[in-house]
Amino acid sequence: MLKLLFVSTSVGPLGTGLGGGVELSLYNIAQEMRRRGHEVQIVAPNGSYFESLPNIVQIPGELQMIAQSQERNASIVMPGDSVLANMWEYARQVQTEYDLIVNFAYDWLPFYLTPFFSCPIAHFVSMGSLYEAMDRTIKQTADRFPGTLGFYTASQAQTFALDDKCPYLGSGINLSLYEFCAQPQKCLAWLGRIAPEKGLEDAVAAAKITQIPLKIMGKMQDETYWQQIVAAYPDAPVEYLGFLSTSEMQQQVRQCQVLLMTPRWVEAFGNVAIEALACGVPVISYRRGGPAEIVQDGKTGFLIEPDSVTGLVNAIARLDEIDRYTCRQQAEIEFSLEALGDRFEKWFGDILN
Ligand code: HBI
Repeated sequence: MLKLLFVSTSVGPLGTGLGGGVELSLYNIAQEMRRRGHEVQIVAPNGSYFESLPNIVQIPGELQMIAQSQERNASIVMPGDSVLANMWEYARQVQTEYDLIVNFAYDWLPFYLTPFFSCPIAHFVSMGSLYEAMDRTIKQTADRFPGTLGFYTASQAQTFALDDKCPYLGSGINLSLYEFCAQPQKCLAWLGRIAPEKGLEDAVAAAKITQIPLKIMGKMQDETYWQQIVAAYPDAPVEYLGFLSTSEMQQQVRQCQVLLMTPRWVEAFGNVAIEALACGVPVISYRRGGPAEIVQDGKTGFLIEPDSVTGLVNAIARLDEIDRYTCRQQAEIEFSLEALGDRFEKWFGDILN
């Protein structure tokens, strides 16, 4: 039995969707570790709330700017009263009560602080390379504390040009929350934070060309970006449903013919892909980053030439080649909470032994 301290992402309270895929990962890993009898304490920004994970330690302070908006040569910027610094001050104070601290923030500070802590720290890196200062501290920490950095996927880890191979932990979901649907409606789905790196405009363009309605779900992160898309495609058959709970989201997605994934960046994983597969929904994605390691091309969806709207449209026309039950089966085999728990439990054990 391990005593684990999970320190959250710094860009938003847990449960708001601002932390994107890593929120779901933190929630699922915490739940699965507790189910296995480990003690898990979560530390997160004020206003965090997870339905079945009570007593999250709420930390005040200003949120960190999202790393995606940093220039590659940006300096490290932290607000005066930084929630990130305050979370790690808390971790420093209580560290002797834990066997392992797990960092879920994609920020310079926790990596820099690693040698100052007596308690071992496992860093779960939730995105690919975004800026130099982060790349540098990630490489230093990986070299100095081998095996303590975990990534979602190989393609994500490769963006950091590290010397040693690091653990690839993938992701996993509570499959009982996702209901298989054999007969979809005539509609497309797109899931994710509404932000430029997600390439939503291509999915909207594909909806316009095919005239198949597109349901859009996810946190409205960049309102300006959204308005630009609406202005560029005024008559596209799209509907924005907001940031939904898992049960509401899967209720919508399961009825769709396909999930379109249009990442502009190297998506570290793409939790939305396994959520769709769990509902029996095939995934059409650009062959880039995490989704390229998830989708079985021609079997559970299609991997197409990046940034090609024509590719999206041509793949949509081939969807009757995909057996929706095969999609559900892949999720059951590769992305269950049990499989996820095994990978994380092994990672933690390797660090502590
Ligand atoms: N940016 N600075 C910063 N810190 C984070 O922890 C962070 C982020 N941007 C996005 C993000 N986390 C998550 O949405 C992704 O890891 C999924």
